[in-house]
Amino acid sequence: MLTHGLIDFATRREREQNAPAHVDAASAAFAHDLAAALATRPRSISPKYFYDARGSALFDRICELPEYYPTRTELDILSQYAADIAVQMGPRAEIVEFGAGSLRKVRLLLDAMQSPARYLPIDISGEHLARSAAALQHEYPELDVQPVVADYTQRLLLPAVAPGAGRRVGFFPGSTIGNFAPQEALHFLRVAAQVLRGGALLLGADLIKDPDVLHAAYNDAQGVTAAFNLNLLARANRELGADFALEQFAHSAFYNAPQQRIEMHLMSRCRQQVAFGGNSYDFDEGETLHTENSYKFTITGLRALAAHAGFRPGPVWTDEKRLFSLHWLNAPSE
Ligand code: AVI
Repeated sequence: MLTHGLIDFATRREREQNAPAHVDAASAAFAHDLAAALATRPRSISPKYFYDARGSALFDRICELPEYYPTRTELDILSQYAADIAVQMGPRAEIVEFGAGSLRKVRLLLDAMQSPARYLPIDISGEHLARSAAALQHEYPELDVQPVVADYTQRLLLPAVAPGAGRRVGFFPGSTIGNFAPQEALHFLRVAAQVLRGGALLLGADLIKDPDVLHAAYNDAQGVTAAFNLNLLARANRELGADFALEQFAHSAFYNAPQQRIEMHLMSRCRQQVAFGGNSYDFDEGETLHTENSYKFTITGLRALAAHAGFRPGPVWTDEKRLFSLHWLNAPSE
C-alpha cells in the first residue's frame, strides 16, 4: 500500500475519467485512488485521505484524548529534554520541519535553542502551511520563517544554508514515520539524510508496548478515532458523490503483532453494494477497506533503519514508561 502520497502514478486523464468535472485536483486524486482501492482485493487506500478539514479537526481531537498517549508523551519528552536537544543543535541552527506541524512542538525547541537562525516548515498544503508560518513569525519576529510548499516524501530542494548559519536540523515528530510502509520509511529517511547532509534529523517514533495500551489508543471510549476513520467514507460522499451508508460500516482497529503495526479498517457490517463514479462495488459482510497502518518500533530497530538509510544515530530520549522515543540522527556530510 502507498501511504501519504509517496508516489502518485496517476495521470491527469486517468483521474478525470473517475471524477466529476467540477472537482479540483486533490479531489480528482482521491477519486482515482478510491476507484482503484474499490476495484482491488484486499481493498486499501492511503491514510492521507483522512485529512480534509473535518478529518484534520478530528485528528486534533484525537491528540487530546486520554487514551492517545503519543502526542502528550512526545510533548513531555520535548519539554524535559529541550536543553539537551538544543546542545546537539548548536548555535544558530535552522529547523526544517517535515509537515506544517504543531506549533506547540517546534516552539519548545525554538525556546531552548541558542539564537535559532531559520525555520523552514515543508508541507504540501499551501494554505495550512501559510497559516502556521504566519503564526510562528508573529510570535518570533527575529526568526527567519520560510515556508516551503512541497511533497517532502519526494526529492526535495531546499534553499542553501544561510551564510553564518549553524547546523540544519530536520524535525519529523508525531511518529508519522509509522504511517509509511517499511520501504517508504527507508526511502523517506534516505532523502532526509541527503537534504540534511552535515546536519541531523530529530525523529519521533512510537514504541512497541503492551497491546492493550495500543488497542485503547486507537479505540477510544468517546469514538473520536472511529469518527476519524469513518470520515473517509463521509468525505467520499461529500466530495465525490459516493453513496456509502456510514451506519453499515464499522471502525476496526487492532494490533497486528507479527507486523508490529496497528491496522485500521472500515468493515462492512452486511452484504451491500456501493455506487461510486458510475460503478457499483460489492462488499461482503465482514469485508474491509484497509485505511491505515501505524507501525510501532523498538529503539534498536529504529536506529538500525536510520543507519541503513545513511544516518549516524546519536542520543535517544524517551519517557519513564518507554511509550515514545525521540531520536537524534546525524546526517554525515558525505
Ligand atoms: C498521524 N499518525 C501518526 C497517527 C497515528 O497514530 O498513526 C494517525 C492516527 N490514526 C489513528 N489515530 C491517530
